[in-house]
Amino acid sequence: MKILLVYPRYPDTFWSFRHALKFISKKASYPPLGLVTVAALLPRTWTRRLVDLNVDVLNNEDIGWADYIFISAMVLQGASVREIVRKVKALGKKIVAGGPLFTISPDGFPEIDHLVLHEAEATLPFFIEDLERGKGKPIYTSSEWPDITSSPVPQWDLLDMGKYAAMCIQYCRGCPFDCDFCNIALLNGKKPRTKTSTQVLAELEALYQKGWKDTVFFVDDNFIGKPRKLKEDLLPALIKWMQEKKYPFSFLTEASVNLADDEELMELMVRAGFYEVFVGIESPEEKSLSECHKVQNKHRDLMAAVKKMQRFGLQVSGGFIVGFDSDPPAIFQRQVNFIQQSGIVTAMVGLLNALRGTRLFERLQHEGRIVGETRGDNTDFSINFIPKMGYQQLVEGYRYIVTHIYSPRHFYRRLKTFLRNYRLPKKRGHSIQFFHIKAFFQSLWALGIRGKERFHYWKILLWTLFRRPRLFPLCVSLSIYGYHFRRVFEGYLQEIGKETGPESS
Ligand code: B12
Ligand code: SF4
Repeated sequence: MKILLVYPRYPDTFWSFRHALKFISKKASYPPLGLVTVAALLPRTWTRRLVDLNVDVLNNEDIGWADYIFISAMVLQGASVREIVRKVKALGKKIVAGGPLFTISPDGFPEIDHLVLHEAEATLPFFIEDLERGKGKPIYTSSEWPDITSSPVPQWDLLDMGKYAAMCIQYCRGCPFDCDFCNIALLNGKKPRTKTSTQVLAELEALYQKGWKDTVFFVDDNFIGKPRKLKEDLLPALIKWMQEKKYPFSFLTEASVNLADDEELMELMVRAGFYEVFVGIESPEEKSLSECHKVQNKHRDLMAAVKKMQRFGLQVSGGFIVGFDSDPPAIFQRQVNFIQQSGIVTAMVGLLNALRGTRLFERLQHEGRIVGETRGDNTDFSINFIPKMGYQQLVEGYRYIVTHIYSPRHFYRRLKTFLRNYRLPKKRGHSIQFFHIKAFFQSLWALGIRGKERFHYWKILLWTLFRRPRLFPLCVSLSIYGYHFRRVFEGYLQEIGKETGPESS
C-alpha cells in the first residue's frame, strides 16, 4: 500500500512566524508531529511519503503515486483541506483524515472516505485491519485514551528537517484543568498520560542521529501535568542525556502558571535545557478567570509568577483573551498594562471564540448566542458568538491592545523590561551559527534601516550591548519576532478594512 501524508497550509498567523522565518531561511516553524506519528504506526510493508504544504507543494504525481491520501488538520487549516480534497478527488483517489479538525467536526467534510478520529494509537489499528481486508468503514472513533507508553518514535525521516525552525516531541497528553473554552479535554482527556523517559530519550536520540542540533518543542498540553514523575524520572534522565551529548538541544514547552510555585521543578527544567514556557495567563480580571474556570490562575499574583519564572531562566510567552462576559470596559487597558509590565514579549492576545465540543460552545448555544463556526484563529478579529459588551466595543478594544503592544515604542519598551528581569542560565552548547549572523545582518537592514522601528531597534541593540551583552542574540531574535507580530496584525487590520496598522511612533 502506498500512503501520501499531507499537512495542509495554514495562513499567516501569529504562530506561523512566517515573517520571522525569512531571516533564518526556514519555511515553517514546526513540522506536523501528528502525521509523522501516524506514519510510524502504519505497517512496515506500506510505503509512505509526506508533503507539508507549509514547506512544499502538492503535485499531481505525488497524488497519482498514492493509493490513499492521509490528511491531518486543525480548524485553522479548513480552507486548505478543502482545496486538497478537491484536487485529490479530481484524480479519483481516496482520502483518510484525522486530527483535531475532524475529531471536533466530523460532519464538515462529507467527501472524505474514511475519518479516523481521536488518537491514532486507539483508532488507526482497526482501520488498518479493515483496510487490509478491503472493508474500510467511513468512521472510526474511540472513547478510550490510549496508553502512550507504546506510541512509536515518530518517523522523522519523512521530513526535510532543514526547512523547519524547530522539531517537536510529545511527553504528555491530556490536561487536568478544565478551562471552558479549551477542547483538550475532548481531544486528549483530563488525565495526563505520559511517555516513559526511555521513550523520550529514544525520540531525542533519533533526532540527534538525524543531525538535528537546535530547538525542540515539547508540544504537551501541559508539560507539568505530572510534576512528581517529571522530577523523579524524566528531568534527571534528560539532564544526564543532555550533559553527555553536550547540550545539543534547547527546549520549549507549554505549562500552567502553577509552575512558578515549584522552584525545584523550574530549576530542573532549566538544567535540562528548557528556556521558554508558554503559559495561558488569559486575563488579569479575576471574574473572567472564574467565568472560564481557569482555577489555577485565580487568587494569585500572576505578574509575580511571570517575573519569577523569568528570573529562574525561563522566558515566558503568554496567551491572553478578551471577550468574556465578565470583562469590564477597562479590560483592554488592564491587559495592556499587565503585558507591558510583565515583560512578556511574545504575548498572544486573542478574541474569545467558541470551539465546537467545548463547554463554552454548549453554554453559548444554549443561550442562543452562537452565530457560526470559528475560523480557528483567535487573533484575526473574528468572533463566532454575540459578545456581551457588543461586537463593536470588543473589536475596538482588541484593536487598541494589539496596536499598542506591538507598536515599536511599546514593544521595545516591553523587551527592555524583559531583558532587565531575565536571568540567562549558564551558557552551554549552542554556539552562534552562520545563519544567526546572517539573520542579524538582515535584521539591521529590515528593522534597523528600512523598518519604522529603526530608532527603537538601534537603541535596544546598544542598550543590550552595554548593559546585558550576553542577552544580545536573544534581543535580536525577539526583535525579529516583534517584527513578525507587527506584520501579522497589520495584515489583519488591512483585511478588516480598518486603518493602516500599529502606530508608528
Ligand atoms: C504544537 C501545537 C501548536 C504549534 C505547532 C503546530 C503545527 N505543527 O502545526 C503552534 C504553536 C505553531 C500552534 C499554533 C496554533 N495552534 Co496549536 N497546538 C499544538 C498542540 C499543543 C500540539 C500539537 C501536536 O503536535 N500534538 C501531538 C500530536 C502527536 O498529536 P495530534 O497532532 O493531535 O495527532 C494525533 C491525533 O490527532 C491523530 N491524528 C492527527 N492527524 C491525523 C491524521 C490521520 C490520517 C489519522 C488517522 C490520525 C491523525 O493521531 C495523532 C497521534 O495520536 C495542540 C494540542 C494537542 N494536544 O494536540 C494545539 C492545537 C492543535 N492548536 C490549536 C490551535 C487553535 C492553534 C492556533 C490556531 C492558535 C492561535 N490562536 O493562533 C495556532 C495556529 C497554528 C499556526 N501554525 O498558525 C488547537 C486546535 C483546535 C482545533 N480543533 O483545531 C489545539 C488542539 C489546542 C487546543 N487547546 O485546542 N499549535
Ligand atoms: S490549562 Fe491549558 S490545556 Fe489545560 S484545560 Fe486550560 S487551556 Fe486547556
